[in-house]
Amino acid sequence: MALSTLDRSARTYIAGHRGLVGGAVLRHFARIGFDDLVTRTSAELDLRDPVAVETFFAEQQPATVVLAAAKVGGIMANSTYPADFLSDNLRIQLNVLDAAARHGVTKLLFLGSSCIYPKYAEQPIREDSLLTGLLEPTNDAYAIAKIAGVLHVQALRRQYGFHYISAMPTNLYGPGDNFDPVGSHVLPGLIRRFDEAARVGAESVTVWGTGTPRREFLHVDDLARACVHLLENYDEPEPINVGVGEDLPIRELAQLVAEIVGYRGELAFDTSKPDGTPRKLLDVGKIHSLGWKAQISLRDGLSETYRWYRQQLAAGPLERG
Ligand code: GFB
Repeated sequence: MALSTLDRSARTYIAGHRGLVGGAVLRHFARIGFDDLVTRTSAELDLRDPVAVETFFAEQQPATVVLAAAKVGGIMANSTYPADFLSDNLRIQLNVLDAAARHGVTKLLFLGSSCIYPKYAEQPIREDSLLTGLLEPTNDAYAIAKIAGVLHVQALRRQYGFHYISAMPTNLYGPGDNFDPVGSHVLPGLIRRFDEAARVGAESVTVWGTGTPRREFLHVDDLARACVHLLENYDEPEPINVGVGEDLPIRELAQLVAEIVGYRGELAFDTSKPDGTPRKLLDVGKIHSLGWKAQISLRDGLSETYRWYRQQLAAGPLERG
């Protein structure tokens, strides 16, 4: 495997730095000595606009790109707005990947999601199960867009020989997450609801679905470390999984969140809300063999995320720009 070196003084564009993933990547890359980091907010650069993206790459000429910009959301957002998830993500990826190739970006990391794998993939899910079965319907539009991104990266490698790679993280959480009560992922959703319930002394808190689906949770700072590790140590067409290697049922997750926020009431399961895929535990053998392993335990990561959430609440309204 011929690895091209990652130059920390070369211009590096972090696409999506206002999001959960891009924000963590930006903080980590700055901390470890990347000294020419470029970012743009979505107001400054709409990545869905091909002309704006082309102009940006022509002017800035980044050498390395981390493509962490995406339209993301939890199970309800994905199932309610599939057209937006498909269209926005396809356009962002197409514009950035094509512009990167045209302007000679040497290293690029495309970030996807574990929902690209078939709904009933054998667990833990190996990278080679991609495109071997049907997708989970609550997020098939998002998944198809991300699968197109994986194929686009592979096609650019095959046609032009670029050192572009794709990583598939499991469900993520951490400071900087979206805590919208309806559109968010399960962890921020539960933190918000349990925190409110604890403060008003509510007798019960609603948890969506049956509580039986299992999910794996990776702290976004662990993912940020994985991003550098992969840019430095991985150069293959196949996407590579990034996870912790263990999961838990949503019921247990809810109990853990309740404990951390100090809520002592009942849990009520709203089975009119979708469960989504029954399980998506990633096989992390490949990334472990490259010398990377998640370090932040779910309990520690959750406690830290909860502290961050409380600080944000104290500082003012939660809505993100
Ligand atoms: O995190 P989540 O929305 O995403 O939901 P997915 C995970 C599980 O938690 C589901 C349950 O079984 C939900 O029904 N759940 C319980 C809740 N209470 C809540 C709550 O208050 N809010 C939320 N959101 N869920 C998403 C995909 O799937 O995962 C995306 O839709 C993406 O495409 C992302 O891949 C990582 O794990 O089901």
